[in-house]
Amino acid sequence: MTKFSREQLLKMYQLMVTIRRFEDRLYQLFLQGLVPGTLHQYQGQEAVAVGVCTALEPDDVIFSTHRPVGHGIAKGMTLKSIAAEIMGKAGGCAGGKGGQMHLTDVSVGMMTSNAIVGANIPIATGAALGFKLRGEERVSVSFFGDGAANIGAFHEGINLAAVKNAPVIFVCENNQYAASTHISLAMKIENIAEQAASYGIPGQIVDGMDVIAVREITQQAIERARKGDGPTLIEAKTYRYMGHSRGDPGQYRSEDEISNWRSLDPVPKFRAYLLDQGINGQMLKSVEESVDDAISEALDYALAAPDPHPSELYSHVYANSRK
Ligand SMILES: Cc1ncc(C[n+]2csc(CCOP(=O)(O)OP(=O)(O)O)c2C)c(N)n1
Ligand SMILES: [Mg+2]
Repeated sequence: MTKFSREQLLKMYQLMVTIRRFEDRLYQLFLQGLVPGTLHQYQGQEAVAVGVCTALEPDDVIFSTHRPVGHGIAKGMTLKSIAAEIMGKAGGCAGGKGGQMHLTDVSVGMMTSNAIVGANIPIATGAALGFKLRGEERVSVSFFGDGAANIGAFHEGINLAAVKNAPVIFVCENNQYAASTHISLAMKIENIAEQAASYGIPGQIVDGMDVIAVREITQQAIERARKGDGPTLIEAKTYRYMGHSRGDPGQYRSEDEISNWRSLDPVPKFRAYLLDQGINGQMLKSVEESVDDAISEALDYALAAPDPHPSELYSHVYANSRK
């Protein structure tokens, strides 16, 4: 029997369905030429963002990557501010000037999305050190991919967090690929979590297709961090169903590999689990319908929103130029 309440479980389901359907709708709009730039999509990895973020308190903070939509939704950003940002419109979270790779909303603890691979690892460590120095019981989370585990900032950031016992949780979303490069071509060890040993911190491997497992392992890491015992490295084994970005059909992956991971799809898997827990199908349908409505409303808002005004060109460039 799960230790989570019915309300908590339904919230997790609502977030997972929102991420999946929002990303699917964005893809359709992209194909219609309505999304400028590119998209790095999160379908397949929903259990990681939702499992981690629902274990956090509202004033805990997260740092994201070039693939931030799932993290932003799970941490509480509005769909309107995300949709408008991705379409480069005024009303987007960064005024339409950041685009898909720069989702941020400090008011909900979505601090940055950083498109420089691995760069958020030391930044999340710095935020955690700040919490510790101020005597606050908050934690910070760095989300990053398997590719980031081979970047210098990974070593520097985790080592510093370890020696300072900083309250930070490093969440490596091992989706098996860094762009088109399979992880086996990029590192000799099988589990990134093993690297935790070289920093003297716990390394945990979790099934990244299982939202309950991710939430439980994150809770343990949070408890440890809040007690002052320092960071944890969590490696969530997962998969991205789409190519790396929208220009990539992902043909370097075999049909067998994709269908195997599709059979582990975290969204229907969690739906089946909820039915098994006695939550009725009608209730889940009504969650799905309200998610569809919220997505349609957000996308309509973004499509109709104006472009940023030319007078905004230099705002947000320097801190002192803000209006
Ligand atoms: C420092 C740096 N090197 C290279 C790139 C180009 N790049 C963008 S995403 C990416 C792959 C990242 O893979 P991973 O960390 O596994 O994240 P995923 O895309 O799988 O979520 C690369 C190489 C970059 N943005 N930053
Ligand atoms: Mg990857």
